[in-house]
Amino acid sequence: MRWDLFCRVVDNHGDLGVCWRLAADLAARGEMVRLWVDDATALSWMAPAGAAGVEVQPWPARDPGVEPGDVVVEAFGCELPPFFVGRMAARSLAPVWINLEYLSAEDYVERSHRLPSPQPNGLTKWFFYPGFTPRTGGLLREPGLIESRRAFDAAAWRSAHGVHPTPGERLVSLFCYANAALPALMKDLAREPTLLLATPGPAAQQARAVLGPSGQLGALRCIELPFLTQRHFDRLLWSCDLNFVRGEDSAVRAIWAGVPFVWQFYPQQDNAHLAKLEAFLSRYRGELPAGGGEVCAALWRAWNGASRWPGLPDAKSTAAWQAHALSWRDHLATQADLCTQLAGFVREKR
Ligand code: TRH
Repeated sequence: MRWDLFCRVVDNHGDLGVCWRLAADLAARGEMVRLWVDDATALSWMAPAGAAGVEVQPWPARDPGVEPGDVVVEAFGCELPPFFVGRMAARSLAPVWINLEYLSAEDYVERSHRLPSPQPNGLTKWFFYPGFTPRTGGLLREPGLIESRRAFDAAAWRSAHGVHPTPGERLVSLFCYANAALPALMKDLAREPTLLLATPGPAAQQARAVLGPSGQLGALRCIELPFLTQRHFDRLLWSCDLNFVRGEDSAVRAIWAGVPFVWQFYPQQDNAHLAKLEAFLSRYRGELPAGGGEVCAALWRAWNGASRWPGLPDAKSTAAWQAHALSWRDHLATQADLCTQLAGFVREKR
C-alpha cells in the first residue's frame, strides 16, 4: 500500500523521531511511504542515509496535485492541508485516515483507541493510540530489534564511538530538558566511578555547568556526544547501565534497551505531565519487589520536579531494578508492535 504520513515539528525532536521510525519500519515491511514534514532538518543526523521505500517531501503549501495513498496518517493531530483532504474525499476508494496520537499510559488511551471521528465531508478519521497494554496500539518495535539487542557487542560499539570506560566504571546516558535535579544526580553519581554520556543540547550544557572548568566531579567524568543517528542512539542506550531519557520516543527505546531508565516527561502546562508520570509509574513499578517500586517512583518524581531528590538506589535495589527492566521489556515485547497493529487496522477498515 501507499502511505501518506504527515508530520509537523512542534519543538524538540520527538514528532519527527516517531514519524521517521514509523515510516522506515513500514517501508522495511514492504509499504511505500511518503513522509510530508514541515521541517526535515533533524533527519540530517537522525537518518542521514534515508531509508529505501521512504520519500521525504516538504509540507505542501499548495496542492502538489498528487493522488493520496491508501492510508493517510496525521501524526499528533497536525491538521492535514485542506486541499489534500479534498483529494482524499474525491478518491473512489477513500484512504483510511488515521490520527496517530501521543504515547501515554493513562486510562483514557484504552477508551479512545480505535474510535471514529466522522468528518463533515463524509470521511472518517480514526484515532490510533500507542500504549502499553493489549487494548492499545502498542509500541514501535521493528522486527528483530530485541534479537539485535541481545546479540549486541557493547564494547565494540563504545570503542567505535570514542567511549572508553575504565574497568568498573558505571556508564550513564543523559538526554533531558532543563532539569533542576541534575546537580543532585551528578553529586550522587560522583560517589562511584561513573562516565556520563551527555547528548547535545540541554543535557550537555547543564552537565558542563555542574562540572565547571575542571570537567570532573569526584569520581564522575563526562563525555559530550554528538547527535547520533537513531540507530546509534538506540545502541547508546544498549551500552549503558542507566539511561536518562525524555519525551516519548527515547523512553520507548529505553524500554527496549532492557536496563534501568528514568524518564523526564515533556513538561506541559498545569503539570499535565505529572498525571502521565503517575499513570506510567503505576504500570511500570508494579512487578518491582517490595520497596523497589517506592525507590524507583521517588527517583522518577524528583527527576520530574515533583518531589525532593531521594538519592540513587542502593546496589540491592539497583540489581532488582535491572532484573525488572529485562522482564518488563520481555513482557512488552510479547504484545503486537505498533506497525503490525496499524497495518491490521487498515486492512480491517478498507
Ligand atoms: O526531543 P523530545 O523531547 O521530543 C518531544 C516529545 O516527543 C514530546 O512528547 C513532543 O511533544 C515534543 O517532542 C514536541 O524527545 P523524544 O520523543 O525522545 O525524541 C527524541 C528523538 O531524537 C528520538 O527519536 C531519538 C532521537 N535522537 C537521536 O536519533 N540521536 C540523538 O543523538 C538524540 C539525542 C536523539
